Amino acid sequence: MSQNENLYALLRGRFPADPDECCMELPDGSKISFADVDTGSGRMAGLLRNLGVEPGDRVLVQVDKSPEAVLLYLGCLRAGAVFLPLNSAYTAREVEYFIGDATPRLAVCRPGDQAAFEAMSAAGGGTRIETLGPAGDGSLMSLYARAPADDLLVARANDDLAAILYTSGTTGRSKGAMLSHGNLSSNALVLHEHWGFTPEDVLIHALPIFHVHGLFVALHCSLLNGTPMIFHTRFDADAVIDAMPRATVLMGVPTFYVRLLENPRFDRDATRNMRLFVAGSAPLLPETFAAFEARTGQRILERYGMTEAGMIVSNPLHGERLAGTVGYFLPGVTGRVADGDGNEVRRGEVGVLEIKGPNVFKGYWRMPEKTAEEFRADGHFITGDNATMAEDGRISIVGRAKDLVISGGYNVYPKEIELLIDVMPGVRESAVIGVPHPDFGEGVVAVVAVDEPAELDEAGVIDALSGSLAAFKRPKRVFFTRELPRNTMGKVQKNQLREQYAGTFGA
Ligand code: MLC
Ligand code: AMP
Repeated sequence: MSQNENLYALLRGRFPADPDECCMELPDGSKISFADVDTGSGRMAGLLRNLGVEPGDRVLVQVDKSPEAVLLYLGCLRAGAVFLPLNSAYTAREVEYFIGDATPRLAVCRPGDQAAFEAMSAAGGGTRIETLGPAGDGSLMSLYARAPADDLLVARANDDLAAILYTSGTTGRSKGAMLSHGNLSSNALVLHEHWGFTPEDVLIHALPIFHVHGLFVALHCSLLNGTPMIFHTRFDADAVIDAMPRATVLMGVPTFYVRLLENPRFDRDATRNMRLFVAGSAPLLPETFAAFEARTGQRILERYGMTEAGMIVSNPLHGERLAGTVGYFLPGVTGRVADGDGNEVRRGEVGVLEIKGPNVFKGYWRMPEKTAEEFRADGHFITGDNATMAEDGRISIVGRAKDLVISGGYNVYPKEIELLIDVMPGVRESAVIGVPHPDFGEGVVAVVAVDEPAELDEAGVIDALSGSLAAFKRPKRVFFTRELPRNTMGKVQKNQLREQYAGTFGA
């Protein structure tokens, strides 16, 4: 290896000439410079090594969003560790699976979750547990405060793993997508160029940092650009509007844009300094796109991606941004809209999008068979998203071949919830579906087939799920029925249920 292909080396190489320039502006107005980020992530990397984390070891992290959590991510990259972030809404039952599957050397959790994590560690492989709180409190930062300065930057090759991000499977079992330094670096460089970042840009960072969108797309673009990001610990429409006069770019899920449009302060004047609004992670409704343009005079740039491949397709920066389409393959990405055998269908016809490129992941952690199933012999990855491609290559996502609900940008796999409902007393079977929701795009609904007399009511089902399922996955409504509709093959007709319950949230 001639040059260090560690993603952090690439990011650091783009830090500004004056290291005292601001990297992150925090909600209290304080600033963290690029020099602070570099020395802080170096010290964190040295600390991780001293805690026994070796290159290739997994570091599982379930914490609230904070600048310290960003340092922990960058420290992991520098130490050559594999960063494994978890949605902060997951319950202990959900986390237990990830600890067992990923066998991390170290797990970092919120101080309040320490006892639960310690218990999981004792039952499993003896993962070391440290804590990190939202105000930089907890055991990890007290060790950090005493740790010596360090400039550790472990040599990594493009194929070495940088992160594992779990995506739930249609079978109910989560799969860890293995992402390499090369996957992340190539995607970051392409997006930074493609979306036209300049030295004047300032990003509003209001996404969570446990998924591809906030952790990689937003963070990497801003770090590569060597300019400030205004760091919000959660999305709040008023706070984002307040930041806009000092900012130029916002990246968000469609719910961000729906909530901004609901805010009477959001208008052309509020956005006059902004040059780019990026949307993704879920379909942006054409109505939202149109209302946004009418209100601000700007067209949202919609792009499409997924955990396994980062960003794949994007509307153009210069050129037509069309509602209901996600644009063209990003430079370096190729693919096709294919039939069930991987043969390209005619332009305009619906098929499944299959892709290839340096952004495509290395496979699912410890699941070689599952990995093999999702790749074609010629190396194309089968996304599971239904799409069409126009004559000029413009792609529209028109549905999902996989049984998946996307609520506010979070994926919810019906199977996982159905398995829990099906074992409740009096339940014969259940079907979990997504139906239009005015705020979250899709809202989770459970349709439960019960014997008479019903032993369960709606609140009972939701309550019974609350100990084991993250709040965003829980059905927002539960309906009871005698029978679920089935086709002649005996398969539950979810399309019929989606139609029947389409009006549930009045969207
Ligand atoms: C919160 N709740 C949700 C929810 N988020 N319910 C369904 N879907 C969601 N997404 C629940 C809360 O637990 C709470 O439940 C209730 O809704 C009210 O919460 P809220 O205060 O309104 O929610 P808020 O905290 O404002 O969060 C909404 C949100 C957030 C949209 C800001 O969900 C968010 O940041 N989403 C971004 C997701 C994301 O980053 N996706 C990228 C994936 S990467 P209760 O019961 O406690 O009252 C990817 C690849 C790609 O997909 O292409 O980018
Ligand atoms: P995740 O597994 O969380 O990375 O979610 C990826 C999924 O989100 C994709 O497979 C798509 O189904 C969906 N997705 C992401 N961006 C878009 C978009 N712009 N339009 C429609 N669906 C999208």
